Amino acid sequence: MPRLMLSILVLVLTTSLVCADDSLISKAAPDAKVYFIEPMDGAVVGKTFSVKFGLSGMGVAPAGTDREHTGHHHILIDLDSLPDMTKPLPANDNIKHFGGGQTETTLTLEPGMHTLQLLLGNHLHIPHDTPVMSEKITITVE
Ligand SMILES: [Cu+2]
Repeated sequence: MPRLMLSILVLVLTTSLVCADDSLISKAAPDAKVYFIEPMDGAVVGKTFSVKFGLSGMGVAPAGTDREHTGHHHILIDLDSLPDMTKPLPANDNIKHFGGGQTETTLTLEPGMHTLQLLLGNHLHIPHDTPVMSEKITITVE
């Protein structure tokens, strides 16, 4: 009997942990879209260039602000494989956070071809379910 109680306890604990984990991921609006206003795919740009983020169907909110159907922008730079979509996005040279709610920025990159992709994150920097992600664009830096 104690063994059964233990199993039930473990089951209850596991279930609540899984639920708690799930609640960290925010639902995306079904018609949400994120896209580059500039640069355009295939653009040739200077070493330092401006990037403007477009978002429709959802709103921008700073990191830390938990409001339905909002998030903040991230740029994935030259990232070959997508990050773990169930965890907070790391911050590094390849993943830039705009947790202040910015909708544009200036990037400086080495000359050559680069890929850029936008990914929305929730108040905890975790991508939404389903992830709100732009096309991956390729630009040439002169
Ligand atoms: Cu972030």
